[in-house]
Amino acid sequence: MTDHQTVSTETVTRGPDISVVVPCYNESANVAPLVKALEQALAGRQWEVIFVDDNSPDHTSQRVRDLARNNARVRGICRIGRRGLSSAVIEGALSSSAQVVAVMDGDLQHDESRLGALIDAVLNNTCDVAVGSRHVEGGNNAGLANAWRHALSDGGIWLAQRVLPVKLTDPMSGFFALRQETFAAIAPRLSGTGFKILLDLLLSAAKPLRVQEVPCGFRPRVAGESKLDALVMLQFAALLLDKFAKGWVPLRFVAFCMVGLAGVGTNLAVMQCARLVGAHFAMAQAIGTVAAMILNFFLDNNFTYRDRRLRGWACMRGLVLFMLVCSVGALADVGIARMIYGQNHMLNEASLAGAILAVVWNYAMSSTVVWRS
Ligand SMILES: Nc1nc2c(ncn2[C@@H]2O[C@H](COP(=O)(O)OP(=O)(O)O)[C@@H](O)[C@H]2O)c(=O)[nH]1
Ligand SMILES: [Mg+2]
Repeated sequence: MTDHQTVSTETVTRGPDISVVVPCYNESANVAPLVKALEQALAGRQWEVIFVDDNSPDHTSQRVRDLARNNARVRGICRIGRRGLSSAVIEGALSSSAQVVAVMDGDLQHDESRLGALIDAVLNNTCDVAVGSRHVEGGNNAGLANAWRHALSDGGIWLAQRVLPVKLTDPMSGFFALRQETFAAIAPRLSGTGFKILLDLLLSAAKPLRVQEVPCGFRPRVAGESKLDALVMLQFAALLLDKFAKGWVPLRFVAFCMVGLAGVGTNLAVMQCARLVGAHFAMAQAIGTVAAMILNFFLDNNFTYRDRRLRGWACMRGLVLFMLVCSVGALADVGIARMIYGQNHMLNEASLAGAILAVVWNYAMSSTVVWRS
């Protein structure tokens, strides 16, 4: 027998049946307590936990590695230059080879003692997705920080229920389980933006998923901070809009146009101010245009292309590129409008055609050159 034919005497253990996918950002204080809680809740099962961290400045990924060194059940994915709860869950779930994937927050707000019930509902085939619900009997939403968060949550649920193909009391839940193959089959259609991956899954499935709700409590956060902010809420609105448009209009394009409208408003306002302080028309127009481009760039960087956000030098380089791209767009806008006007003298149609061409050009170049994926 040659060396490489030597049969290994090490036992190869089979993979886990359950992957618990945990999106986390700045949750370093919560990682170890969560693993402990899972050990109790999933005792007797073959499981692993996959933390998906977006390179948090509080070194969450390092805490995960420290734990994983001594515990084969712990895995970590560290993404660099990316942000987003939904996309983090997608990457975690797609990296799993387990039968069932369960998704839960990394801040101990979800009651891990309900995990078993969620997983069993999926394994027993009584549903495609088992959802930890705060709004069925036995569940509660005590952990929401204040009345504003309660109102926000209730408003979001009401809105989501208007677009959902299935009946669900808590479509905003971030605590649920489903078969890995079910997740993988839907994954290519997911929009992947924002906070609401369950809603995204339900809205993106080829045929309505059978859901079952399991009562579940929502505890107050003890360590770390909530990442829900105004941008995340806007992304939620955009997700619903995208699903209403049945994917015909890309979500990013809708966001890009919304930012573009803010730019038009800024352009006009700055131009008026410049005129008031005595600038010539051409100068006022130039100042307004530059101000709008800068505002648009930073809004797009933080909102439209949040998952590809540019920082430091890359941000400065991106701004210059963006201004170049928009300048070419503006020239094309004027050129095409003049050409059409020259042919049929319809001012509105000519302006509209020019504007549409400029928006599509700016969007295409922004997506491929300025914020490359
Ligand atoms: N990887 C990743 N995880 C995130 C991101 N935003 C939030 N999370 C995690 O998602 C979970 C829920 O977020 P949280 O801020 O607690 O939302 P809240 O409970 O609605 O206030 C937590 O574990 C967060 O750390 C993100 O951009 N990337
Ligand atoms: Mg939370």
